[in-house]
Amino acid sequence: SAGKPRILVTRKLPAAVEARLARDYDATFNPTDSVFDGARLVAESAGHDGILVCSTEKLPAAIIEKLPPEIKIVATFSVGHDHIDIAAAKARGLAVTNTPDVLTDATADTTLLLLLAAARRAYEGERMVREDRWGRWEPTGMLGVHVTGKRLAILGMGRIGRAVAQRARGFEMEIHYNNRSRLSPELEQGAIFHEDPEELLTVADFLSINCPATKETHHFLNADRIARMPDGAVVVNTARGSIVHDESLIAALTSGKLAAAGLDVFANEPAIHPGYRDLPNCFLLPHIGSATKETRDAMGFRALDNLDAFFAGKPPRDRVA
Ligand code: 8YV
Repeated sequence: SAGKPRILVTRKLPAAVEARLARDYDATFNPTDSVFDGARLVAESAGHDGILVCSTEKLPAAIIEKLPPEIKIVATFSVGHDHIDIAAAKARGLAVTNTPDVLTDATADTTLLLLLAAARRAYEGERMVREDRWGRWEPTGMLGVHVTGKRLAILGMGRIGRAVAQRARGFEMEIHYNNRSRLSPELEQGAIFHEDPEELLTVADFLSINCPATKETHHFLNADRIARMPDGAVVVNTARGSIVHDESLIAALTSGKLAAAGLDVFANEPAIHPGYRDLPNCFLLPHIGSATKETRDAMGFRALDNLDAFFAGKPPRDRVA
């Protein structure tokens, strides 16, 4: 395999993706699928031209600076790249690519799953049935939040936010959004732009978080901002846990200020804030937004398309650094 680019693959990937890696690259796989910490990434990347990582691998500036000079590209198997210090990568001329587009539908589907599950108390109901505590049907039992026709506020109207809006229109929801810039009318599809994200919150019967994790969005949803939301609102997060201030969200779900939350992502996952586990009005998923066979295959192929282009001397389609 002399001449093939040498790629360190940190995690176990779909079989078809690993087969293409083995065919086209001099690939080093991780037989145990254990998560790489920074020191191991630095040590094991020696002798490779690039690294294929997942968002489980953290590459802050201190790690990027220690990577051996032969590493020229980090391809991440994710659309999010908050686990990689992009400025540090740029500073040392390291290319970084991500996998947008291919996970938009699966993530938007998961967003609606969480929205409906949280609003209609799916966790409480499911537990009641399974634990044989379903006494009888009650005219006023298990009442949830009505979804159809309500206002949905979308924070971050990129590819995923727009796919959420498209689905929510099927529920006749009124779509409001905040984004760094206003969308064209073709992309807006009638959604109402709020230049001020704090103002967006005032109309949020439902809030869906679909923006990237950045310094600006860190702990965006805090106690002051939750206070601006309508009483009995529902919060859904399929973006990144760091956008939410956990203590504030847990307090609002405990007091009843917020009716419910549906969360697929958490700060410091999988070591989530334990307060969430005790809340019956919280529907919790283990970061499965993109977890369909079709999507994970497509993410792997997209990451490989980027590596292929890079090593062919062409600009990778999804270059973020
Ligand atoms: C991935 C994600 O499952 O793409 C992202 O940003 O959060 C998920 O699709 C995860 O990040 C794996 O790298």
